[in-house]
Amino acid sequence: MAEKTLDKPRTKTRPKTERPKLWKVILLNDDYTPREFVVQVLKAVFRMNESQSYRVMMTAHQRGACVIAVYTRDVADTKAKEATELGKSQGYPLYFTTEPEE
Ligand code: TYC
Repeated sequence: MAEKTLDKPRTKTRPKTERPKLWKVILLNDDYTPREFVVQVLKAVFRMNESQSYRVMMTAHQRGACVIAVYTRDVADTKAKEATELGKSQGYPLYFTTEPEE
C-alpha cells in the first residue's frame, strides 16, 4: 500500500501587506494669486496652521512648486480639485496637482 503523503500547497502564500500607493498633492506657483490667499487656502483645505502654510506657500513661490502632503488617490484628487476651485472662484489661476509617490 502506497504511503500517504501530505502534499504541501504548490502556491506560495505571501502575507498581503501591500499598502495602497499614496499620491502627492503639489502646489504650483503663479504670478497672480496673492500670497495671503494661498495661505488661507492651504489652511482651509489641508488643515495646516499659519506657519506651515506660509512655509509651503513661500517654497512654491521661490522654487515653482511644493509638495503639500500625501494621501490616498481619492483624497488627494478631491483636495487638489477643491483647492484649485477656491482660487478659481476668486478669479485666480492658483493650481494644485497630484502625482503618485514613487
Ligand atoms: N507668486 C505669487 C505672488 O507673488 C504668490 C504665490 C505663491 C502664488 C505660491 C501661488 O503656489 C503659489 N503673488
